[in-house]
Amino acid sequence: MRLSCLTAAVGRTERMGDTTRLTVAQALVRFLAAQYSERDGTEQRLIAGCFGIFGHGNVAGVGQALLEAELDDPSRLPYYLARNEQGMVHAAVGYARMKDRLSTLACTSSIGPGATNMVTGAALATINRLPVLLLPGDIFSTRVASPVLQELEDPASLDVSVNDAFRPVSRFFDRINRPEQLLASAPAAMRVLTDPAETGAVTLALPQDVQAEAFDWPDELFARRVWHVRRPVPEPEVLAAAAEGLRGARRPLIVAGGGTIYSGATDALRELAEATGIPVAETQAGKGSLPYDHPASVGAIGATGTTAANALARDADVVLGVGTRWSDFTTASRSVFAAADVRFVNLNVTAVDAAKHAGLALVADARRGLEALGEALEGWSVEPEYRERAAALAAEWDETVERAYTLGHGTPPAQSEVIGAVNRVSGPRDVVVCAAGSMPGDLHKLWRTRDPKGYHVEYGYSCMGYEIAGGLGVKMAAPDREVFVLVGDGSYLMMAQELVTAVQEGIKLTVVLVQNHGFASIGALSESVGSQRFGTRYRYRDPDTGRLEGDTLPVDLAANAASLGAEVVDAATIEDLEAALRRAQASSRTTVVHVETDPLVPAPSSEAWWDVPVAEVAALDTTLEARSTYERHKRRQRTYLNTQDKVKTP
Ligand SMILES: Cc1ncc(C[n+]2csc(CCOP(=O)(O)OP(=O)(O)O)c2C)c(N)n1
Ligand SMILES: [Mg+2]
Repeated sequence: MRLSCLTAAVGRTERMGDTTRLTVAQALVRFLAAQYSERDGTEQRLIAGCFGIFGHGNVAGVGQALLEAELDDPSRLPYYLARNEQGMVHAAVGYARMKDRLSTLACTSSIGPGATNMVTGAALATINRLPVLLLPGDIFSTRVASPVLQELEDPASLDVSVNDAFRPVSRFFDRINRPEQLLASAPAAMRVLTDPAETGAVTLALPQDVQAEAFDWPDELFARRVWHVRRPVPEPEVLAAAAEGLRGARRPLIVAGGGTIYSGATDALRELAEATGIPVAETQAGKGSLPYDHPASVGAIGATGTTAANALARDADVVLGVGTRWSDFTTASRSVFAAADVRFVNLNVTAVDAAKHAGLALVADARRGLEALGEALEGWSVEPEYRERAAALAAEWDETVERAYTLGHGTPPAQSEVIGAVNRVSGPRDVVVCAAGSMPGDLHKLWRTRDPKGYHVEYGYSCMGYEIAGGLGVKMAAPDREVFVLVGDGSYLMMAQELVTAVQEGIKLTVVLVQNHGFASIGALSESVGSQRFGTRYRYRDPDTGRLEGDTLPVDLAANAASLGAEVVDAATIEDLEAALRRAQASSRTTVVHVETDPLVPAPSSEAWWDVPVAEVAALDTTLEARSTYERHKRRQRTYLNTQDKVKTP
């Protein structure tokens, strides 16, 4: 009945020559359904679907348009109901990363809090250089009903709404105040989404009256459109200078970042590493660029790195960064590359990253650049002793990993044993997902990655709450892989609600919920900066001391997960955990495996530093001690402004 009403309504859209009369929202949905990306000749839907939570700011506009689309053709722009707007952006980000930025999802929200809930997700997307399309509702363009529910009233301007908070965290922002603006804005938004150097959050704020307004759209707006994702080639002169610099290096090191994976450059990287013998270290986003046991792989680098990568980094004379934005974790706050004359060559599609650390800016697509470097370096390789040293250091670290995986700590187990169990049970193509807490660092060091898409730790924003929501997007993008979400109790408490979305959609996740009653990560950090783990444990307030140091809280996160519709298994020992993980693997349902761990067992040391400033004056001895350690480390911090002769700028 409802469908026939709709068909009648669709049939009523007036056709006037080469135009179609639709609302702005209907036109946008139709436009998005016709957008494709193309790279290396392969085309795919650019916007594969739309997450949404409706309110008065989008229910009658985008909501109505999505309904018409679903009833007319369910594949046009599939709609997914999420639980939290931040969560749905995380899911879209997880999806886009898994799709190497060639496909993403849209997110529609109401105005006000629904919209601002997406701001964190937008920042996360932009910082990680991952495309998402955000469609927050906005206040009336006509102002006829101002102030509407949830409107921010800026006394100085009626042209400001809460959505202006998206501007600094979006790579493209526009507010569609008149229907015809969409003709310019929608294609501009698609261009940014598909530009490998510019991509990030793209926001089209949609005033609620404009969403529902009709317009005669030229039909060419709805034509199938293919956005070519470019692979820029390096400038020959800069390429020659990079090759010359590397040929002159005695202790070169490659640092593979996320761009290596997004560009599909992992084969080119492997070939270059095999031909030249240059060891390869990996950032968080770049982990998986080489399989963990590849002879050239020295694993994670930086503050959460392996002793192998960090030892090589300390002596490296020329560092080739590939698709990395050189975060402080990667450089150990500008301390891990310690040679006085260290020089950087930065192969990056993004000019701003290529120019970092006074590097030779080899602006190009990672795959094209690595292939070109491979040719330019033909016949050259590092000394055999250097190759052997890297391999010996990597083997030593692998033994460290094995020990950490099999500590025999007892009950509750150590976190590294939990990671070991998940690694043993998961298949080579399965994906581990994490974002915040102590696990990202431990995973970076310890996870044995066997596939370029097998490691998915969001560490650009390291956002608590990304884990489950992001994992949902990962699984939507790769239904043929098992997805293991590792989430701490703190992150779980911040955002677990997309479990309901996973249950609703029959999207299977295996969630390993690591319960250590608070913030093991920030607790350890707090201790290291002299702040005595203050405020990092989930405890009752002690009536005697007035401090949060009473008994452990009676929070039952396993019961919580079960209440959200997930299958739940409690595991006390590592043996239980492995059995539970195998059960989860065999199940078609989303399963939460709940395991208690000992928060006080650290992972093996990276022998690296992270710059977190310590109070310069303090009444506490612990702080004063930490300050003097801090000052010692601080003296080793470098500027990386060296432009001396080793790598010549053409
Ligand atoms: C949204 C957000 N708020 C605060 C932080 C700072 N932070 C980083 S880790 C962490 C604690 C995480 O606790 P949990 O998930 O239990 O992991 P654990 O540290 O115990 O491994 C906090 C508060 C953050 N990264 N993200
Ligand atoms: Mg915790």
